[in-house]
Amino acid sequence: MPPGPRLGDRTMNKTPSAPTRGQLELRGAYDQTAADYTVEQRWESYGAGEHDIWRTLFTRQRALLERYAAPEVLAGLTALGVDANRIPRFTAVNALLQPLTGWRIVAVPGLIPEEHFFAHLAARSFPVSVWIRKPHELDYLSEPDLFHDFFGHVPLLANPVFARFMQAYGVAGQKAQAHAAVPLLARVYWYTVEFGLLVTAGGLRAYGAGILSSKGETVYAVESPEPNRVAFDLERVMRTDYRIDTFQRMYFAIDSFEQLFEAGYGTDFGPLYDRIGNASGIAPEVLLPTDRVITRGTVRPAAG
Ligand code: HBI
Ligand code: FE
Repeated sequence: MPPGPRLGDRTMNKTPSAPTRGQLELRGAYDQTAADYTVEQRWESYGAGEHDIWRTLFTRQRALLERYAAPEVLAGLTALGVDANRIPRFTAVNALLQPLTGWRIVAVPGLIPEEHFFAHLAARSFPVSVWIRKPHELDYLSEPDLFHDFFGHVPLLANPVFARFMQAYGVAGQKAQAHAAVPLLARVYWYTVEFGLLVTAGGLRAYGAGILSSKGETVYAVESPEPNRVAFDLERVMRTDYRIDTFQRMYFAIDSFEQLFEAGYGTDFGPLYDRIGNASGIAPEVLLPTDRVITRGTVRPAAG
């Protein structure tokens, strides 16, 4: 995939549809995978340079969490005993994570096909890429690496409510495949798990992994006057397009992790998918009269 405009330090580009080898130039090693796309982490084979990258990124992002992240993120990082100086050993993390929420992390070569991704989530296993970015890629990467997957996603798996949502999302994903509705559900993942904001007594905080693994977007998502910020509404989110090549123009904010279950996860989204259909989505720059607007951004839709 072409890297696209380098606006700031986006750390990942997620493909909205099944990532398959060939379609994207994925750099992971896919020749050693098991049937479920897992591999061995082989922690001993990380070199000092790779641990250095981890330390640099971890230290930089960790310093932003108190001001910009949902408090549950820091709580998760602490509960899982994550060390600033070493790439985490997945077996050691699992020994702490599994008793808390029943989740475990599994090593994968990188993006995996969506049916396997959903199956892992439904089984409370979160795929984490084994490779870490190179020194010249600290600020921008077009596919998820170990830092994005781990630092961005894993801390909240220690939170029981969020952990339950992730599992429900996996089950919903499997059902959405049968409805050919994965693109609609993927928008929910994008605007929550990847780029979600949380309203707290102390103001807006980030909990999405795409935000938290990016230094620039962490500050931008919470403080910039540019993007729109709207109260989360499941159907509104399913109707909204997203950008993978720049900082977001729209963020949706929840009031609590419990709210992620609003409109019935675990129930059947079939009627909702049918109602929304596959008409083109609402541009992220657009606000609707029905939106509960938190901040009106300075971005405007492109003319025409
Ligand atoms: N694979 N490793 C990995 N990580 C992801 O976030 C991921 C994936 N495969 C598919 C996918 N995401 C998305 O297509 C779904 O969330 C819709
Ligand atoms: Fe991610």
